Amino acid sequence: MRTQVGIIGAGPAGLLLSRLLALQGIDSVVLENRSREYVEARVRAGILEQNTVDVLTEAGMGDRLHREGLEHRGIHLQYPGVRHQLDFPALCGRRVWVYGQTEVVKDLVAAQLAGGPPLLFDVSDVAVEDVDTDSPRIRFTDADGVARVLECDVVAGTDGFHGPSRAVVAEGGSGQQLWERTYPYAWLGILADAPPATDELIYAWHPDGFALYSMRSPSVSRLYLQVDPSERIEDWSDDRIWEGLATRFALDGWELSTGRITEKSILPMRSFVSAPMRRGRLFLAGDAAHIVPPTGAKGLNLAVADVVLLSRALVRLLQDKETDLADAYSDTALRRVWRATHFSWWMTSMLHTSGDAFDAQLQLSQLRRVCSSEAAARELAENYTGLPY
Ligand code: RFL
Ligand code: PHB
Repeated sequence: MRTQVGIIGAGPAGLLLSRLLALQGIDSVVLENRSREYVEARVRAGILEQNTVDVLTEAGMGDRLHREGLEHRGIHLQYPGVRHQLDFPALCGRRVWVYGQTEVVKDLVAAQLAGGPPLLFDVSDVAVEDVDTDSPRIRFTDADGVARVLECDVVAGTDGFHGPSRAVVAEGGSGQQLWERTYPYAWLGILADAPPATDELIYAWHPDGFALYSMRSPSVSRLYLQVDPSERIEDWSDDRIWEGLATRFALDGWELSTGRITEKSILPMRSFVSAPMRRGRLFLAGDAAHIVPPTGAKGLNLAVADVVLLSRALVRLLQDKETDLADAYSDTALRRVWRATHFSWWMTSMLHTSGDAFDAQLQLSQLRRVCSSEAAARELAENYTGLPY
């Protein structure tokens, strides 16, 4: 098999890269080690920046997004006794959309399978070779157990945090640097058949810990509770979860709406950046190169920003035979990555309780500041809705 760009991983980064390249006349093959059902069911992000919506729309992926996605003009910040709305269009002229990552992935997979570039699920033993030459290759075993070789001009490592590509960059002796922070808390996330009792997302600070009220549709709520990373999901009955949420979102005259919990899991929180995002003809994008804690809703949006840059760089490299954008890719992408890393760390630090009384007073002071100063609110709004490309 031969292709111009071999893409490892059919998450949002890999699928969108394949689509953007196809629109520019560059062929690719996407290799995914999970099944289609698994990839389409994985519950993850829910908030799309305006940039992301624009990119998906321009890539012809906007039909269902504009029909079913919920346009949001802001978020609520809450601390005891106060629920304050930040009005994003008034603050920065931009907005965000609620449209699940599962839906983005379903749309991209459907487009790919309807005449797009090849997308192979259930592959295994993926190994990248010769990335320091102009003809790298990917060895893998296909769904029928047959060993195959994909000859490429370029390989894109869009295989997420646990994929094999980042280690190949590290082995290159290019002076790979890693930065990491693990946080002393985790999120317990649920999906519930309950109409959201709020028009916009609620980010709530509470002495018991942070809580986030999000949604997927007018009938499905997505809610999160800060818990200790050592907590086991088996110890959280549905009643205990609803009680925790009711306490943390409590506000006079407002009530939480409950319903059947259809999914629940505990997610660790970390910040992680790996640089450079390239070795020779292997380019990393998305979670393969960086992870942010979900409090800023940035992970999926960063993955999209990476592949927009990468697709331009690859078009220039493979069609015009010019290396300038490919050479600039890592540094350019990392500038945005570090901005989002800072914003996600800042939101996380402002909203999660540590048990320390001094920290709590600093957090409440910061929350009051964001809720009373237009300048402070605008700084949050610009970062949350996404700095323009
Ligand atoms: P993905 O989605 O992890 O996709 C990588 C793909 O690579 C495959 N893979 C392999 N394929 C072949 N061979 C191998 N050896 C392979 N190893 C792995 C995997 O199976 C997978 O299909 O990475 P990508 O494409 O970079 O996308 C990144 C996003 O998924 C991630 O950043 C977001 O989900 C983060 N995130 C959020 N981001 C936002 O922008 N807004 C949000 O509101 C938001 N909320 C969240 C989130 C992430 C969460 N979790 C579960 C970590 C909420 C949560 C709870
Ligand atoms: C979600 O809906 O899953 C979601 C929303 C906002 C966040 C994180 C996750 O900051």
